[in-house]
Amino acid sequence: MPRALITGITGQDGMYLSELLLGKGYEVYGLVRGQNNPKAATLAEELPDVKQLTGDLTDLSSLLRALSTASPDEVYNLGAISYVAYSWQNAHLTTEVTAQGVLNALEAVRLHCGDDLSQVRFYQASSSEMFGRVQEVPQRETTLLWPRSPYGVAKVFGHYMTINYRESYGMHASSGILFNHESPRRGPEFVTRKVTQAVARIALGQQDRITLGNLEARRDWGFAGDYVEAMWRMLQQDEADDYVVATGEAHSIRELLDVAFAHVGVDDWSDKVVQDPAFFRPAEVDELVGDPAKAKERLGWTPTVGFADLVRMMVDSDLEQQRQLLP
Ligand code: NAP
Ligand code: G4F
Repeated sequence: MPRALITGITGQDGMYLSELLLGKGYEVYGLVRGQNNPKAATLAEELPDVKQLTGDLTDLSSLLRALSTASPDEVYNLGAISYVAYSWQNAHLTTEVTAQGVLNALEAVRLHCGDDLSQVRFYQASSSEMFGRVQEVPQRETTLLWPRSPYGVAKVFGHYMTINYRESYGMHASSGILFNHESPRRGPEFVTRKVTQAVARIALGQQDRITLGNLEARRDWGFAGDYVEAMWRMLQQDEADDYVVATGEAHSIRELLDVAFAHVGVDDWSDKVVQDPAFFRPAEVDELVGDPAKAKERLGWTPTVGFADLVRMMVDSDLEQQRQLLP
């Protein structure tokens, strides 16, 4: 039975990846941070077969202990402070977790393996946010990186450190440059879920309006369930490498609002959305769209859920959740 250790197990991708790996017969270990983390209970309820280990990406010895217990064939480093807006206000913390945390994870694997680095394959969750002020459209693996947030800068560090461990030590370390991926499990701080949750509440008469920032930003949004499949496929290759994972289609926040509101029968949402400068960012990433050609050719990976279906799936899930909260 293959064994996997996942950092960031309580996040959106950690949950989908666990499901995928358990379905393939893996023994799955997940690193859960903090004292009495409330998400541990949700994880235990939804995925009782995942073995939870305590640890933190900023604590190298905790990572070594987790590796020693799990003795994994594959390590997926998904743990991060992942909310871009938060990263400006907490730049040092973001750097410690999202940048240095990758170095800690790589170094822990190297120390754990000793002379035989081939024991463990490593996946790093890199991000399209590294492209920032995009230097070409669409973005591919070779596009110059120009991050526009402390989060993006931290991800660039982790990305190059992963490549460096591959080139210096021959570690099977791959980096997935994933574009935005969403799902009913997406955190409510991210714009897709913020919109679908609010639209569900508006449809049920629980709220009047939603307050947003920049409606012109465009993102290449896919379904998280598809994207974790690409992570797994990367680690099944003979050679480690870097891959862009994206749909190749960008949509604006306005289009997101169009689809979400239309799904609950609202064609004109103009009186239901207000803009607040508090949600604008100090530096914006205007147009992210990826070219997934390499992932398609080498990994045989293609997305299965399109933009409108994804948004409708999330609205339906939020309607269900909000109905359960009604008195
Ligand atoms: P997420 O839902 O925000 O999950 C982040 C995970 O990291 C959570 O489990 C969180 O634990 C954990 N974490 C935070 N600080 C930690 C620390 N100090 N030590 C150990 N774990 C820590 O993120 P996601 O959407 O699943 O994304 C997974 C990874 O892919 C992240 O690295 C993200 O930056 C990257 N990524 C995401 C996207 C996307 O569109 N979703 C795109 C590109 C790259 P708690 O639950 O306890 O907070
Ligand atoms: O949903 P977002 O917060 O996601 P963002 O910044 O693209 O980051 C996500 O995707 C990255 C991949 O590119 C990941 F690496 C990262 O970890 C995270 O998962 O914001 C998307 C866009 C932005 O342009 C933002 O300015 O939506 C715009 N937006 C407009 N109003 C808003 C809002 N974003 C949020 N979160 N909240 C708003 O009210």
